[in-house]
Amino acid sequence: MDLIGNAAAARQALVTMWTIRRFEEAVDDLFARGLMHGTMHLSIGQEAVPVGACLALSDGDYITSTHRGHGHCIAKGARLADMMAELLAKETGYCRGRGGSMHIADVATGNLGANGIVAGGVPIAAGAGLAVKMRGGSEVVVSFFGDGAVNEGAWHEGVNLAAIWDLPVVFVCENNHYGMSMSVSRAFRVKQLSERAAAYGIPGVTVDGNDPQAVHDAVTDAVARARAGEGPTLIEATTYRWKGHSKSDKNLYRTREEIEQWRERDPIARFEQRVAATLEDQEIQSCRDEARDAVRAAVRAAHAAPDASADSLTEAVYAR
Ligand SMILES: Cc1ncc(C[n+]2csc(CCOP(=O)(O)OP(=O)(O)O)c2C)c(N)n1
Repeated sequence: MDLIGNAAAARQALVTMWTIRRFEEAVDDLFARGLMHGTMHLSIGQEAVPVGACLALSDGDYITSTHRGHGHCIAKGARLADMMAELLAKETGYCRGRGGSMHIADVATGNLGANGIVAGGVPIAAGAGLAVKMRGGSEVVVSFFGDGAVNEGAWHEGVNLAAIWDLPVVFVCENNHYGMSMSVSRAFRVKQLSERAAAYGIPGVTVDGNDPQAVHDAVTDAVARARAGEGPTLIEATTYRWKGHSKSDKNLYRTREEIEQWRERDPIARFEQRVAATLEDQEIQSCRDEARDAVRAAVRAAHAAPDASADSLTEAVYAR
């Protein structure tokens, strides 16, 4: 799909990227004001990856997500008010306020869950892919994870199983250059993390993760391969998180200049420049306004919802 020349697609991509940005800015603000508890991880600067990838999926397809999962959740179509309610520990949240930022699953939109365990979504994606294959379905699973996950045992097991069984899984690495404070240059001997694909006999490709079109094209090809029964692909999308790892991060492991250089490659500003020939200025402004209004409405609805109650904390601990 042409996300730049096609006005409807351009609009959808832009509104979704702005929605992720505004949602996370609101979360940041709520934390700073002491109105949100627990922890959270922001993906500000990485919006092009979930948006480009999820626009390559159909409604019945699945994703698995990470601790930095708000963008994946939103791009796959989750309800903003229920997400915000979950983060504010409200009864109306996706997990009735018990899970918080890292535990949002939305089975209705195919989101099999955020995951606090680094690489935890990878074997889940392989399992979902196996289920699809065993029942002869045509769905595809996109598994999002960070660069740090690529050095986890669970990652290797999950990718290997998907490879040997030709499972319909697309592995999308959001290489934001750091696993907490550990730089990829210190954690890997390979230049591109996509080189790891060769060890499993699957295609590996590296794309500009700040360009939703580049991500979209790579994921579209990989989804077609997966649907045709040809197995998984590893996509490395290079990007950057502007904010710290989580709320306690003082950014001592990277320079101000480095952050500034990446901010100049803001995926949203770049996309707005590229769609200028397709969308009028007024239309671009209306995308920003739509995202802002949707997030404001979500915050209002979440604030108005009842708090999760400690009395019912032990309910729904086990699935039936
Ligand atoms: C198995 C496991 N090990 C360690 C941690 C602690 N931890 C949480 S996030 C994180 C860094 C993950 O980095 P990456 O996979 O690159 O994702 P990013 O935070 O950059 O999005 C670590 C080490 C964890 N949650 N799970």
